[in-house]
Amino acid sequence: MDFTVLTIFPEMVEAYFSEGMIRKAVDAEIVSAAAINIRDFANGKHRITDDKLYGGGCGMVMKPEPLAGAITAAKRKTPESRVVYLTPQGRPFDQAVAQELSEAEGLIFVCGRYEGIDERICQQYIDDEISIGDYVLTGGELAAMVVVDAVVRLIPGVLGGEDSAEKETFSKGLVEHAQYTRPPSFNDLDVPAVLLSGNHAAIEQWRLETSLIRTFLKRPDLLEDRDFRKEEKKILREWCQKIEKIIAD
Ligand code: 4HQ
Repeated sequence: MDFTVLTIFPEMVEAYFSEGMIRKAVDAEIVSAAAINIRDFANGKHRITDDKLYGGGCGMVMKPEPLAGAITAAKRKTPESRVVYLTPQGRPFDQAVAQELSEAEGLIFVCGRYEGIDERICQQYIDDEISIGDYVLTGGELAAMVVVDAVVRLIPGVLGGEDSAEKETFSKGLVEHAQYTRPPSFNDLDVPAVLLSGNHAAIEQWRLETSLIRTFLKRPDLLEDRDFRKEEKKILREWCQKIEKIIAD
């Protein structure tokens, strides 16, 4: 996978590329990651990348020529790359979109500032528009980093990339089970005994149970269209029965 981020603030993105899992993946040559400064493709003494809105109105828009130059330069490296524009108008980013993007040869992220980019860039150069959520950022850089971060960990060979994808088929679509580490007692709160029992079947059962109940309490929306597995239905029915017993008179 080849990640390229087009931005007028390349240092922002380079800082992210230089730490953690993405850094390790680059060092192992499983992915490449680079930021390209859009300003390098701007003409004139001042290398201006933005301009006033045609038709009037406040705010600035990113000029098309520097963006076209930067995208063309990025495509020369990996011609198969998908060009992604980060915008609140895009399709909502989620784990399924991350999975889809992780299968691409390369991803080129266009980061807009100000009020966005000239419409003709969207028409001629952009393959995909993605939103990381319904709120307004000051630029696409953080959104691009969010997308890269979610995608890189799914790439085969990247630390945890294979087995975590496997693990997630099991509890996919549910929130994480409760997690504990040492010490066994902290501020008068004990680690659940089952986790210290060494009984792996019981531990897996407990994890599925806490995962399901926590999803019901914290993110009930995730259960709305779920195809429950047999053991999941059993757990939920047992909770229903517990509740029925409490309210029975
Ligand atoms: N912006 N998801 C405006 C976002 C955004 C989002 C990026 C702000 C583009 C021009 N991007 N610029 N939400 O708010 O992706």
